[in-house]
Amino acid sequence: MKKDKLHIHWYPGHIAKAERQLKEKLNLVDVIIEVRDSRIPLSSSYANIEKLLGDKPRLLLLNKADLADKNELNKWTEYLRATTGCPVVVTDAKSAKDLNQVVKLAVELSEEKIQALIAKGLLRRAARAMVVGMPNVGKSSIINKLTKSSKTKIGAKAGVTRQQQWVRINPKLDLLDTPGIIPTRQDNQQQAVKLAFVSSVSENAYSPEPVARALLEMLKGKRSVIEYYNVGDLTLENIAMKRNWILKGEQPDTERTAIYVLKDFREGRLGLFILDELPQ
Ligand SMILES: Nc1nc2c(ncn2[C@@H]2O[C@H](COP(=O)(O)OP(=O)(O)OP(=O)(O)O)[C@@H](O)[C@H]2O)c(=O)[nH]1
Ligand SMILES: [Mg+2]
Repeated sequence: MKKDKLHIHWYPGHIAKAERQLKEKLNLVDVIIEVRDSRIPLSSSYANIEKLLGDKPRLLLLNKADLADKNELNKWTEYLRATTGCPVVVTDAKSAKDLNQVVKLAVELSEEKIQALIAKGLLRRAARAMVVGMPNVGKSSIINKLTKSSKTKIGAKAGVTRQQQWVRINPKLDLLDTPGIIPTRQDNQQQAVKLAFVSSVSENAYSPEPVARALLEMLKGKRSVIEYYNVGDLTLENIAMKRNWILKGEQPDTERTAIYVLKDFREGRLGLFILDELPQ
């Protein structure tokens, strides 16, 4: 891989396999909880996610809300509600205070299906839900928080699943205890780069330098970033010089700087941002 080239590698074969595995799991549930990264509410999903997830009721979680600009996130919440027709909940899996709302909505969204089963003469059963999302958006954190209060593992359901483990969240809701992974398709490089910013693509798929440069370009003029690095122009060279990260021959160590810039962004030290553009 050329080190200075901005390119995120991806493997269509892996994607096809991951989509197939996801679809198998989706067959098991009544309601889907799709987790996205609040810093990239569009790029952390597919443009036509319905095609992959089908027409099951879906709840959207904008997770890692603690790392995103709050005002902008409110606008995004409205936008996504209006365009997807799905309920949207803003979450921070570290605090988990909004997860009761998630449980309540998941139960509500499944009720139609449960009623249809009752109408066919079956006994009422708990609704079945699963968490899906791209890598690193916080799926496991959310599952852990949801299942923490309930330690009732209910094992494989006869006739429905083999191997899959379910957890009873409350009498009305069972949750699959492993998430469905939405593979990060990287045929759209603009989207792929944003996924790299938030660690949703493997570090093996790109070199840090061009990705960090693309990030700084996007953060250009943002006061909190300029103040944090205390440089006029947000370039890797300037930041390296300011930190005295110099190589032999007085060259700025841009590679080391790139890794730090990405880390600073990911851990929220540069400020709170949303890097997708809200469609008009
Ligand atoms: N700041 C912040 N960090 C979070 C939040 N949710 C999860 N994280 C962190 O993000 C990282 C990834 O979280 P996971 O729950 O492992 O995400 P995942 O979607 O299961 O990731 P994969 O299993 O790799 O696909 C962890 O370091 C979490 O601590 C959140 O709401 N806010
Ligand atoms: Mg996980």
